[in-house]
Amino acid sequence: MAADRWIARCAAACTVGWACFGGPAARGVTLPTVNLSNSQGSYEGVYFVIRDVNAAPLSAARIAQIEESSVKTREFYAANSGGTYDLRYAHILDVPLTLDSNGRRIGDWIADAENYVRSQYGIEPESYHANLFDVSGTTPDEGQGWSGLAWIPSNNYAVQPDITSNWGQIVADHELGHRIGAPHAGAWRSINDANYTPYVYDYDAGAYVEYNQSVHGYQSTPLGVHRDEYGNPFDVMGNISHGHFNVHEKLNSLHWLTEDQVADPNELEEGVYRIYAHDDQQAYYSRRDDTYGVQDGYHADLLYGLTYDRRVVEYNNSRNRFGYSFQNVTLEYRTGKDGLQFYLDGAVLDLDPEGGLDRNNGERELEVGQTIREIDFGTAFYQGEEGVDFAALSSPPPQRPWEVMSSWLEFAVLGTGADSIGSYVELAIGTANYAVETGVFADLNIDGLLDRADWDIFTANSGVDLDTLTYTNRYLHGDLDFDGDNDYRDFLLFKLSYLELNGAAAFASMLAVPEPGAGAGLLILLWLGQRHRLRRPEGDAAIAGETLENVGSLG
Ligand SMILES: [Ca+2]
Ligand SMILES: [Ca+2]
Ligand SMILES: [Ca+2]
Ligand SMILES: [Ca+2]
Ligand SMILES: [Zn+2]
Repeated sequence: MAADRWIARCAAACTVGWACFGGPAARGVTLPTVNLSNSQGSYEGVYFVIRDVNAAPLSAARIAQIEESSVKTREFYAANSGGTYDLRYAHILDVPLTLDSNGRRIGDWIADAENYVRSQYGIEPESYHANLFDVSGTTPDEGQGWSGLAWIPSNNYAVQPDITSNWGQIVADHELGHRIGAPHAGAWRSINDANYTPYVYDYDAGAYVEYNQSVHGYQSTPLGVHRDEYGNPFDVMGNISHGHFNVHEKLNSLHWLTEDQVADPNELEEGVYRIYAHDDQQAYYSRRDDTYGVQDGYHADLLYGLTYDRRVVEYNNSRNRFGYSFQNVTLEYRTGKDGLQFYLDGAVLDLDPEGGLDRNNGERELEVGQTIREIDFGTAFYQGEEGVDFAALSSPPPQRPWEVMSSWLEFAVLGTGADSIGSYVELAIGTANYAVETGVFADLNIDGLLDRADWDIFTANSGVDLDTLTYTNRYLHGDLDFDGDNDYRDFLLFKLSYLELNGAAAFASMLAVPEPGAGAGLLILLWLGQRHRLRRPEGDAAIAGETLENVGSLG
């Protein structure tokens, strides 16, 4: 087995002074070493070419085609696994079986094929990591619903389409994904058709109404959202794509990424983070080892995604009420995309109205320049069941988002870029609180009052560049018009709110008697005000004439 060979080689290398574990890594290359698990190691498989006993035997030309396909599989898995998984076909075997008159497989054909290999070639298929049954030379069963099939937890999987076609390659790589533990890659889709009807609750009307994007705005998870089992358009485990496994799978099912590389945002400081593309590594072939790896593995101390569990309420049909449940949220970045993909419980969300509801549309990300709060998706949740009309279940109203979670994470996608390591997206992470939603305008310490404490926060941030904060955090630093700074315009908005709530006399006395420590901030503010007055001959009146509603409200 490959593992034994590697251990032998490693021991030899150590005698001439190489770092044993660091052998390949020291050259900047990551290759699979010891066989750790189903999804990590350097493995060998048997490729069965099933044919009718009377058909032509396996040709050298066909073997060459299969080897070409094998290289694609190996490069794909090397790049996906960060150079920790490789499958080589140790044997590509001609396996004639007796088929029926229509060329269909009969009886326990897998056992027959395995026994043929044992008796004719002296090879024990169960000693190998994978047994691929290429049945493209046989006729599909009547009503056969599959292109590929994996028998879990065995090492067997079958591929019907020709492996030299794009579709055959996808199917082979998809079934190998099942072999090593990956589930299907789904998508949440707000489709309204004969099988699924999404709803939103209209609090004014006191009733559920059918979700309509033009009326209710774009919502990724209306109640009754459909989980399309294969709906992920980016992922080899989803729908007609040869894209990488998603980060949720790489972390949880395949263990190619660690919890350090896919961190919990609740355990990070508020701030700006780079999330690197997890799908842009280049495969590397080591001729000496006949093994595929990558030029550089995933970096131990970089982020390739974020993941966390949160508490939401989910409608329980048998109890006819919403009850608490846990939901996993995972974020990833794919190279070339203009934003981040969000996943709920492993299925991708559609956060981008572009592309519509088409199953294959590739527009799902939260794009650069956009921000989202946790309460914007799935806090009161119901996964639609096929043919079940949610409104007919007579559910009570769902909780409002801030009744489900009194504070929440907020994500702002600032931009994309690339450095010597790879491409990345820059993401601002902040936390926010429902008082921001419902409280007094310019109540910066969210205690429900607008007073000197808020003024102190406002002045402390005067002139500060707030560009890299999420929208809520900009607001909490005194950027009351959300343009990325705390300047004279924001001062006018603060003043307007203060005058409205506390009166002109209170405002004047607050300005007249700065408490110790507030003086410096006030001076900066007054200076800023002066500078802006010079540049803006229209002065206070014109700007203050705008109302709070059209410039600042968070609604
Ligand atoms: Ca979309
Ligand atoms: Ca887009
Ligand atoms: Ca306050
Ligand atoms: Ca501002
Ligand atoms: Zn499948």
